[in-house]
Amino acid sequence: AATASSPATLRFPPGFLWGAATAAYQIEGAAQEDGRTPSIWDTFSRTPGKVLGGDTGDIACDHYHRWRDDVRLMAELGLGSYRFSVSWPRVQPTGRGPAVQRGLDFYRALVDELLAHGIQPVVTLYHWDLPQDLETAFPSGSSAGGGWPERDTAHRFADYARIVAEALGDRVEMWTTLNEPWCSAFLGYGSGVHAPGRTDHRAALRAAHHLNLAHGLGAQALRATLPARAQVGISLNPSAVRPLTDAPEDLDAQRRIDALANRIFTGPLLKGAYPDDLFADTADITDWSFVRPEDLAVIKHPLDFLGINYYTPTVVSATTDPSAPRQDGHNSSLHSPWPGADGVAFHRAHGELTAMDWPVDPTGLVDLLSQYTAEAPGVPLFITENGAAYEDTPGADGRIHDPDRIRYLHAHLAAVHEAIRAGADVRGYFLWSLLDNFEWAYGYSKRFGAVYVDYASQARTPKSSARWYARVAASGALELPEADGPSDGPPE
Ligand code: PNW
Repeated sequence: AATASSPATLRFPPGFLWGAATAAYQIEGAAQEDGRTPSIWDTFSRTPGKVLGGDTGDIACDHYHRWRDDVRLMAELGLGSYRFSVSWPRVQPTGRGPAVQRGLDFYRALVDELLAHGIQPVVTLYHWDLPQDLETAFPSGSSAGGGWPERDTAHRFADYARIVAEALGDRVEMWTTLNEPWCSAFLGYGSGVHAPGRTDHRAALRAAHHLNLAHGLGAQALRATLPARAQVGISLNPSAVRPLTDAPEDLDAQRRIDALANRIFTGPLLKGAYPDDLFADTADITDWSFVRPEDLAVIKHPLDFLGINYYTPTVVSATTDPSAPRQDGHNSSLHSPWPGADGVAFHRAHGELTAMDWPVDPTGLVDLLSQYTAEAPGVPLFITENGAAYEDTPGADGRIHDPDRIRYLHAHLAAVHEAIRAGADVRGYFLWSLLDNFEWAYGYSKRFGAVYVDYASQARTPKSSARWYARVAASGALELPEADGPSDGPPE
């Protein structure tokens, strides 16, 4: 077996941050407490047929009441950092106007408890829970709805960012504006599998731009409010897009999806411009007149770090078959999330499948890290999410043995290490997720946690992967797998 001193051990750089991540709607519950109003996810999940099993986040992991125990659990696992999101409708119920003090107090208490245990808090301002009022009641009065397709929402986000920064800025140093704006825009307004469930490609493209603008305006608000030491970034879910073959049509399919998945965000964020080929590919859908030239300077706000969320690669080809799968992840939704890419089909990468049917392929992470190292020189990178769902079942002794998850995490951490050796400036890794939780359209049917949650009793039980990850975090090193796979250690 490899030992700490053996050459078969991959050491991470000193100071590398070992964390775990969650999001407000997925864990908090307490949907109607202390002045919180519905977000688009409350409305969506309460609409029959939108979420598997009719599940909602009404109770979720009851973290709103159990946060102290949850922080103790993080401390027991030796986490150096915890990434969580703030629920917008908990702190600013209509998305406009004054803050609710009780909502802010919840997050202040959480942050204080984290700091008391030596755990660095990383705040995400927006992880998909837009106040319902901003989707429904919006200034220009169109019957189609408001939300992210409307410019005003970006300004509302900047006000909200300032409110949270004023409340937590003296104690939180790492901030991200948005989590995965691709999902908000294209799953929320394009395929409709996420809230608010609209299926309008023009609205989805408008949403992408106004999310970019929200990031820029939000980052400005954070800088104006936070102490100079604060670090401001964003978490994207870039796709490692691969062509099925080297045929020119498949390479063109790759280019189109790369534009819609990646460059639609990195163009304005890093270069201050949208890619020309994106305009050309979507010319039948919109003339992009909602982009004002002055927006681009706002969006190209210098980033202190870039968060990358990675799960699986994307494989595409050209197709003329109208029944070919149009969605990454092979969701059976009738609507494609990809505007202007009707001629693109999606395929599974090679590799074992997780419970999401997502192939396990860490090479996509290596590719993305080298790509972002080249595209964002000098910008430190964090893996702000990586992990896998498996069908975890407690054994007779109540323990949850999840060797598949250990193998997944191991392989992806080895990929991060490989990228660092090749020159990527990766400063930390956040496992998705700390707890099993509300997995969006899949409800509670998919378990991503390192810690098992029994939703009947709300009991938390660390899986063997949690104990394995705790040892990696404590040593800052990864043992190479033995012939029969990485051990999860002796029973305790
Ligand atoms: C991310 N897709 O969501 C989110 O940031 C988490 O909240 C979520 O629980 C996690 O990944 C696991 O799903 C995604 O369809 C959801 O491409 C869907 C997709 C990507 C990311």
